[in-house]
Amino acid sequence: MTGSDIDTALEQFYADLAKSKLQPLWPQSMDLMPRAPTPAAVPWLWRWETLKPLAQRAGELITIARGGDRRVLSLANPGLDGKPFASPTLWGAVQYLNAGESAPAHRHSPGAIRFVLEGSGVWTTINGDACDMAPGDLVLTPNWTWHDHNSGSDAPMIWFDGLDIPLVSMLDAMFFENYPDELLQPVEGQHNRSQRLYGAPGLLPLGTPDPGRRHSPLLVYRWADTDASLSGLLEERGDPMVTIEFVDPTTSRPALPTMGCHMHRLRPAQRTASVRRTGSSVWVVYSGSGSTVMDGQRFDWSAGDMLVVPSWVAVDHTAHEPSDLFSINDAPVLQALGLYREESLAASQPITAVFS
Ligand code: 1HN
Repeated sequence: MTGSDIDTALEQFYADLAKSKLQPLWPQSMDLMPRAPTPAAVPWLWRWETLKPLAQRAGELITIARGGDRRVLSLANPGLDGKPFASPTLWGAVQYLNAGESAPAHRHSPGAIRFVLEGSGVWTTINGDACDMAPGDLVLTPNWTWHDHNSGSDAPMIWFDGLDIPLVSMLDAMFFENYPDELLQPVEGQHNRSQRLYGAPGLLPLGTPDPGRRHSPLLVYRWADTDASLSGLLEERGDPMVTIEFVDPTTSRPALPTMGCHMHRLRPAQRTASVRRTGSSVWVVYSGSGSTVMDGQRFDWSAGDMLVVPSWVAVDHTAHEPSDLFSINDAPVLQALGLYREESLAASQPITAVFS
């Protein structure tokens, strides 16, 4: 064949492949498999001074009813094509519940956590167990559990919502159902049943309630316990930052199968070592102030700010005062699949830009 015969044959060949819904690997193999992750999600920060007034405006303008169901402002990572996703696997949001309001009962295949930022006198009912909520508390609504939120307060509440919606959506495993007939579930017995059964340190009821269960039977983790654990750990270790994980007390596994939940306490004026990990995380500043460097870009934060750390981005933290940060991550999924990697970087990253 002459050169031009080959060109014509190739052109026809590629046209026939396309018509047959087939694609050759050779022109794109390097895009499919880069040497290391190249996330579309970008490091980002949402400021509390922006989030809170917008949540308050939603509280004035938007009512909650069946159909709308939740007054939620979702963190939309600018690298993710306008989708309401903080990262390719994690949903992060602020939810605002007005005094005396209720958000109707439903259930869905994504699992969710709430980390309370402001307010009191609110409870989330999870499969009949009413869990009281106060600042610093972590409340789980594991996948496919009925849940509704109720305010018996005279002031609004704001909390952080973390869900695995993007992951569940990508796996085409999304299911949703409204609670039949009623807006709210009946509450069974006293509030905080899971806490009474599973919330005492080192003490568990004998006999497994549900051997097929994939999530923690403890549905609420109290700030007083989290705070005491962090204080003890910080005293024990000289590190710039200490971290505790919220786990299933019966297995020591992550509290939910798809999302890890951590709480971090930082000492002031000490920079943590730079680390990069596969998988992404969303961070919520509970108290204090400081900065986080992600791939050389410095993000300055204070209480209520929310950050996203995409996969394989080098990250370190420095607090300016004693600071507590809550985070969710997709590490349990990566770990279950043998895809988790973590690398400590030898030198601290130079700061080449400041996020504003
Ligand atoms: C949802 O059901 C809740 O139950 C929170 O509080 C956030 C975001 C997207 C879809 C459903 C909740 C949500 C959500």
